[in-house]
Parts: sequence; C-alpha cells; structure tokens
Amino acid sequence: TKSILKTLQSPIPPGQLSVIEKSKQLAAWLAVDQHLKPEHRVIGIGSGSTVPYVVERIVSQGAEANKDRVFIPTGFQSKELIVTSGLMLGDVDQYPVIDVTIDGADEVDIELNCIKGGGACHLREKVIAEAANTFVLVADYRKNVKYLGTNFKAGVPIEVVPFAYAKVLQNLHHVLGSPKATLRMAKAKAGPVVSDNGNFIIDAPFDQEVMMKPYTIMAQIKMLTGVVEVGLFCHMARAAYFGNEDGSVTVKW
Ligand code: ABF
Repeated sequence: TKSILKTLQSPIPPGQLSVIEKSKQLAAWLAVDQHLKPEHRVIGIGSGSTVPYVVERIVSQGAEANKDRVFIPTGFQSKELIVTSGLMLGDVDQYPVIDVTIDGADEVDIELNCIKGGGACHLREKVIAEAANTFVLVADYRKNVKYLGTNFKAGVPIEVVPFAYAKVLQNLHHVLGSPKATLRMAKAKAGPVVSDNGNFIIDAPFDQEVMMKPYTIMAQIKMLTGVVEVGLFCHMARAAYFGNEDGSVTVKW
C-alpha cells in the first residue's frame, strides 16, 4: 500500500531556531497535537534530537493534562528527558501496552518503513514501538525519501552481542552482500560503541535494489545468530511527520 501525503500548517509561530531545528519542532508539535489524546495514559518517548520537541509540546499541555500519564523511555537519553521535564517515568515491563509512541527516524520511505539506530537505541525503540497501539514518526524534511538509503548512507544499524560480532560481519560481507559493513567505533576510535544493552553496533550499507524491499533484508539479517535487532522498522508506523523549510509539515500515512 502506498502512503497518502498531505501538507499541513503547524501551530507554531516563527522563532529563533535554525531551519533544521525549526522543521524538527514543527513536525514534533503537530504530531503531538494530532495523536496525543486526553484519554491516553501511557506514552512512549523515543530518542534523538527531534524527540525533545515532542516532550516540549507535551509539557506545554500543562501539569493537569499530564498528571495521570506515565512516559516510557527508549533509552538513557529519553529517560533523562522525561525525568528532567517533570513527567512521570515508567517502564515497559510495568506497562507492556502503550497508547502512543512518538519517535524520530534516520530515514522514512514511501511505505512508512524506516531506518533507525543512528543513535544506537533501536532495540529498545523497536520494543517501545511494537508495544504501542499507535507508532508515529517525527523528522525534518531531509528524512523524507522514496527509498531507504537515499540520503542516509551509513547503512542499516544492527545490534549484535559482542561475542558474535566478527562472525556476523563475515555473514554480512560474504552472504548478505554488504562488503562495507563495519563495526561502529566510538569517537577517537576509543573502542566499539556499546548500546544501552551492552551490545555492539554494526552499520551495513546495501545496494538500492535491496533497500527497496526492506522487509526481506531485515528478515535475513535477523536470522543471523548473534543479531539482537535490526534498525529497519517495517510496516510499524501509523504516520510520519516531516517539518519543511517553509514552515509546513508533510504528513505521510
Ligand atoms: C532515534 O534517533 C534513532 O532511531 C534515530 O537514529 C535517531 C533520529 O534522530 P534525530 O531526530 O536526531 O534525527 O530516533
């Protein structure tokens, strides 16, 4: 099924932010206004640089609107964000059914499949997205593409148990056709990036034809022993909001 595209105006007046930051804010605020209903009690909060604007909009609804709500984080960053914003923190093991989760993305295609995991949080993000009755994506206009891998060239993020990383790299290079797959290193090559779950991250670029069928490659990667989760979210999002440079928001659903 192809998505429907619509352009809406966001309720936000122009401010001092850069164009990119403004477009993230436009998307985040409109997504909150459209999807967060007064009856929603359990809310998933994603990771990345767009999600703080989601929380900003939720907080602006006031203490009364949020007093009976609990917020479920997707990682260390969103946990801090929830706590410092004065919202009530919960965990997915207490609240395995979430009303709405709003999260960022690295790229979103025409069928609302997306790449996530540039921030190494995609395992928890996928759990929190899957637990939600409604999963919504928010991003700036650069993330709105026809096919995955158009602008985001780093590759598909793959979380692996440390013991298996070299074997999984071999599989990716020689079996699944990603010869440039690499272990993600921390800044200054201080060692591998370690996820909130104590695992490593591999970034695996694939050819455009492969990325045109993201579900197929996602399933193949996930079958490799040692892989914990793949940063391809297929057929999960209900809607995606992209802030544009002109102050409008493109909505795909
Ligand atoms: C998380 O943050 C990730 O899955 C994705 O990698 C990233 C998107 O961040 P940003 O909003 O900063 O572009 O949602």
